Amino acid sequence: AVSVAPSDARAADDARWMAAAEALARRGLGRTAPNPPVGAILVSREGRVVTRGWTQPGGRPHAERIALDAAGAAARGATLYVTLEPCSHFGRTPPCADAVIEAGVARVVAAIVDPDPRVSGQGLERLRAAGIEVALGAGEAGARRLAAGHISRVTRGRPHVTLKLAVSADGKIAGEGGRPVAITGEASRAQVHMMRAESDAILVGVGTVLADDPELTCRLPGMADRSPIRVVLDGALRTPSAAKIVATARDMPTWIVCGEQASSDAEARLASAGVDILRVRRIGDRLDLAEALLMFASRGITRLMVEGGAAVAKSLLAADLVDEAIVLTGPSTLGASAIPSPDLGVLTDRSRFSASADCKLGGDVWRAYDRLGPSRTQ
Ligand code: AOF
Ligand code: ZN
Repeated sequence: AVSVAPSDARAADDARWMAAAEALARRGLGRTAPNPPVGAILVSREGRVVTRGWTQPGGRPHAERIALDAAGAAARGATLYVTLEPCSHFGRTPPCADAVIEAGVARVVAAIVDPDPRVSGQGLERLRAAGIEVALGAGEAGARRLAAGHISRVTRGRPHVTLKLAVSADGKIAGEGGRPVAITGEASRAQVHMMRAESDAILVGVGTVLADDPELTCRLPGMADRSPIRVVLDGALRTPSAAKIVATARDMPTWIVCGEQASSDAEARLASAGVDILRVRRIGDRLDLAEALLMFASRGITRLMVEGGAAVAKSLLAADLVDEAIVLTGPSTLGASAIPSPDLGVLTDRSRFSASADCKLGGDVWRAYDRLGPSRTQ
């Protein structure tokens, strides 16, 4: 047998438990805004799970609170694994750090510091001051991904932006005149709906509404309640009242972003159907997307998915506002008269984005691009 140094064994245990806490946190993706989705596991000295918790829909109770409440006296002497530093501020509930101390937890392993200025290290400080052993950094990369929306919102004042693009084998994204055509298959469709569920809001341009009349909901079985807020960029308020997103605006939140000069009659028409109208500045003949993103964050959006069309994708890439891009390439060709994809050259610039390996999904190929380095601050 190979002998393993005790510290290595402990690091391996920490990584394993943190991965489990991450899986719990994932359940909250797209449903905890404006709070981050956090996962927590209490593990006994004997190495058994005492209880688990994850941030509840709407953002409260916090993950640790759920695990601690369920554990009661069994939390004494246990180790808490948590994907984000326990909070130290008095929000709508008392600080999680205090609850951890009161419960008699012996050790806390946190993946990352909470960048929220009300916390930012003070949660860990409080735990240390109370004599709890604190370890930071296990599972950091995964935790950072899970909290990307929260980190973006509190440090940059805008949501984390994921651009999704479906491109045909010959580089087109829609049929002639913008006509909707199937580019990717069923497996991709399910994955895209999962991405919708894990987003707080989904954004399209008015061109996509006019061409496709999409619902922009999550239609995976049993996940209807996971639909994100639907947002349309529509400078002159051309969205018809008969559009599906307008007709269902009373049941599912729908926002339309328009220019300062858009007609107030059109605003009244859409507002009376239950649509929220947000006005932003224009830069030339385009809406100021940076301002729109700030507005979304101030309304609590942490994770924004962008689903089309070409003009929106192009503007966001040009304004350097894309944090992550998912490019799905379908197997068929659409021909010369179809609408070409915007230039994705910036994504393949290795100084700006890192590309994942290609991944087969049904007949399609998926590739993810992650922005590198310090992201743009507003
Ligand atoms: C935790 N555990 O599960 C989450 C945390 O408005 P409040 O009082 O709910 O506080 C929100 C802040 O708490 C949020 O900005 C983030 O810093 C942190 N989220 N903290 O200890 C959790 N979701
Ligand atoms: Zn908390």
